Amino acid sequence: MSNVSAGELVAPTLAKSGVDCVFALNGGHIQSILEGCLDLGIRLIDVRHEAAAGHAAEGYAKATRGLGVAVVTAGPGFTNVLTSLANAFVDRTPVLYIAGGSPLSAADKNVLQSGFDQVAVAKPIAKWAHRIAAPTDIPRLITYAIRVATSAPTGPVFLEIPWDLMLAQVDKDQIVIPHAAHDSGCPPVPAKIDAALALLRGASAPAVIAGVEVYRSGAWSELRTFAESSGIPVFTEYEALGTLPCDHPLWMGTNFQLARLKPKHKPDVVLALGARFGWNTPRFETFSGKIIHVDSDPLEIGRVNMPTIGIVANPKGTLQLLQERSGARFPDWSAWTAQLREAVGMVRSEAAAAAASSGESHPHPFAAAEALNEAATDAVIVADGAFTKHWLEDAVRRNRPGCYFSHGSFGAMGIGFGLAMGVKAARPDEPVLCVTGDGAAGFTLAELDTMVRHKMPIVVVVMNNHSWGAIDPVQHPEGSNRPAGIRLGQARYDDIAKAFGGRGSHAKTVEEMKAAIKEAFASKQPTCINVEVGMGGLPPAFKAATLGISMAGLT
Ligand SMILES: Cc1ncc(C[n+]2csc(CCOP(=O)(O)OP(=O)(O)O)c2C)c(N)n1
Repeated sequence: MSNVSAGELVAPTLAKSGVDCVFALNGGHIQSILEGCLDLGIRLIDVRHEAAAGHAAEGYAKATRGLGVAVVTAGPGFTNVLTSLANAFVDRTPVLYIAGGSPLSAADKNVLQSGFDQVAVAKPIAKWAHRIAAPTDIPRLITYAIRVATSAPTGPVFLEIPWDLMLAQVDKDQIVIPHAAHDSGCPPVPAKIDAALALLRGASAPAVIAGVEVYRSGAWSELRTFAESSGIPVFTEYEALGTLPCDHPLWMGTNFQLARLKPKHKPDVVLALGARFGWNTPRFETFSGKIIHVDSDPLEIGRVNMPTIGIVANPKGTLQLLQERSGARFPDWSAWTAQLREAVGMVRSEAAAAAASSGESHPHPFAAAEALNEAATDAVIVADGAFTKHWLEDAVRRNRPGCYFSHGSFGAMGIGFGLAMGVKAARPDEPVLCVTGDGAAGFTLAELDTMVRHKMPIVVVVMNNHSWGAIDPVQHPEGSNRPAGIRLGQARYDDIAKAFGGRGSHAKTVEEMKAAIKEAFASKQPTCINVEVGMGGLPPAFKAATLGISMAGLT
């Protein structure tokens, strides 16, 4: 017999399913988990706010196309991580959130960090949420939670482990720790594939939308093969950038650029692969063409647009079967592709024209974004902020998959530092550039300390317009000037990085910014570059976005 506390089973259970990195902020309730991680050599990245632990676990999951894990204490630790849980839910990111909980035996006695039902709070924003009720169940339920999170359609899971369970003694020799396998979703039904091929072959102007699940299911070589053999042009969701390299002749642009095409230039049949319709596919509620929607979640098919053909299947298997059953026989769409390329070119030039005509003394955010894209061709870019992100997303090009991450339709400002830390932890040898608005940066500035302590040489670029920029035109679209809580001060974010022991530099021109980025990557130290930028006006991508409400003067 070898007795251990049940909390000591958590780390070996995680390790058995391949977890090698955990993001956490400590607390008495979860000590045995954190110590277990140290004992087993699981990398423990301790952050300064639980929100960052959650977002870092999201970043880790996104960068690895696997599981992220965040461990937080009971009560306020749990409430602090809720934005991340909701963001992961909306993004379908597989993250395991483990929180301590008040002792089962005293849950009703107003004990420390207690007083409400954490599982009930987590349930509507988790794929599965559960309170473990018996100490010996810890390995089984953690393994099950991992399987639920990582199986298609993926999503976040939440487990509460009450404190008295954590401390209960169990006989380790009697416990078998299982291993979590995952299901990557069903293959498509061949008859549906044949119907999809018939619809595509009858189209005069077809297009593919590569959603984020094309990246997550590792289907980029299948996408390329299918695009090249069919000649169908491809648009990508932001996180799918690089699944078809942006320098490929069949890559046309992003969904937000597709949205801005004039109706006469729009496709007549769209094959949407692993994309959730909504904010990520602007202006599709009024799309008059036909849609073939492929997704592993039946709840997504027809949610916004009723497709002509809905296929519940994973994108990888679907692309393989499309290729196989097509016999590579497709009409010649080269005239349509050439016409589309020209139309997208006009759309793309809108941002450059806005930048060129700006009368502001500080660099225009699009000019800065284009320079960033060039200065960091090989980097993984993480974007936060609002206008910052929209200008950047019109400029960004990536030629390999998994190199661009940001907040999706949840639009949570302040996730950038956390996401970037998760990406860097997952891919330590790749340069990581975090581009953020000054407002968004403020949410988790203390994470510059985490980057320094954990030797994560992330380069942070703060696009400093001294404002909550995107709210400015929302607040007074008619040009009135009564800012209600949208102006920020003259903060020097570079100095904050220095105060934590990192590097900092200040740039007033695009050239200074480019030089600072080069130096920052060469230094291999966490660096914050404070870049003075102008307000820049409304980004064209923002104008294209479907906000779900009518915003006079904006869209
Ligand atoms: C957590 C959170 N709080 C508030 C908002 C509302 N919001 C949307 S955009 C925005 C302004 C962002 O400003 P900044 O990060 O400086 O980026 P900029 O638009 O200036 O590039 C705010 C506050 C939000 N989306 N998320």
